[in-house]
Amino acid sequence: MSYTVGIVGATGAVGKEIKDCLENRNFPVAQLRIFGSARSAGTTVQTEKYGSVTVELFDRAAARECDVVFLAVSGDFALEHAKALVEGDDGCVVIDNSSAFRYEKDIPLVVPEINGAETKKCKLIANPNCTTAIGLMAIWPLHQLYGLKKIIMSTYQASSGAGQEGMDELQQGTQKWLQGDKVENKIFAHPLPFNVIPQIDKFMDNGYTKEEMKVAWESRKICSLPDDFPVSCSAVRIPTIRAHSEVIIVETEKPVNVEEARRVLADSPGVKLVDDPAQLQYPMPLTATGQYDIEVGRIRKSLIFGDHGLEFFVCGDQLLRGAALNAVLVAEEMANNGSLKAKAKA
Ligand code: 11C
Repeated sequence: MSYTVGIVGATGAVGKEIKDCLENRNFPVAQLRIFGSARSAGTTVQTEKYGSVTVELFDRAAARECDVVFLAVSGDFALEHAKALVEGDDGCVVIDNSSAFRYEKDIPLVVPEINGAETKKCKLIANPNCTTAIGLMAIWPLHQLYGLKKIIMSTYQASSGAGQEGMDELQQGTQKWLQGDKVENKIFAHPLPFNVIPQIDKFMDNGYTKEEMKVAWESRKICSLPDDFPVSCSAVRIPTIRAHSEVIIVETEKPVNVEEARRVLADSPGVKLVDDPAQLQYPMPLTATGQYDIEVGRIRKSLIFGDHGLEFFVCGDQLLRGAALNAVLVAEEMANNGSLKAKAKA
């Protein structure tokens, strides 16, 4: 079976990666339709497998003709259109990359390796925040093994989290800094080159940022943890391009065994064990960039929690596992479990 696939926002950083993931993973695409704003409508997007695709002005009725539509646009756009796209027997599946629906009880928030079966419940699926998705790839297998009691995360997040404009601001700012010119910032709260910024998204009343709270809210929902399960995150922007890094500390119910944890993580889908400190092998943004698997390493028994805790380091490509790849894996899961259907063509 093959599908009519739509992408809204295919010229943005995440949208481009969705198109590439569909091609590289041989997703069964009968037709690729790309929808955009009046500014991009009529332009063409070159693809290896589907030829040159002309961007269509977004129109609900046209998008509903697709079997599945990936939204790689703003939360406001998703709020306005997503539910209307899925409505009725002739609606399409929508996989939304924004945070618009992540916290709605009846809308599944999915990392396919963890809760892929949730996709059977609804035609509108929310794709998680990148930091959450990357971290959970390592956290989930350890939760299965030892049962987690607490998660403490510190992040080192790449400029790509702020889209193509974020990457451009870092690269152009770095050049300016090296030339001795003044570095301007529009996307980030402060100049990012040669700096770290302990703020991602807006501050909330409890002193955490929204990015930090997303990690808590989304980890609980995806892993079916209680609403008061202790998750704490400090999110920091650093001047790297497109792989997020995370120090993660977990407290466990059962006693841990570091060698066992290494073996289990090495065997977990979507995870690559890079953990040989003697050979200076550990996860890094440079090696995680462009990879589908997240890297995990520096695994050690926690000095704080002793036999009941592990500390480790994770890096994952923000645009892939943190966004586009996860979305395409959701579509693959739905194709495999029968919840994505190809409509009869007139
Ligand atoms: C960042 N994690 O690195 C953010 C971007 O919730 O989809 C992802 C925003 C989201 O800036």
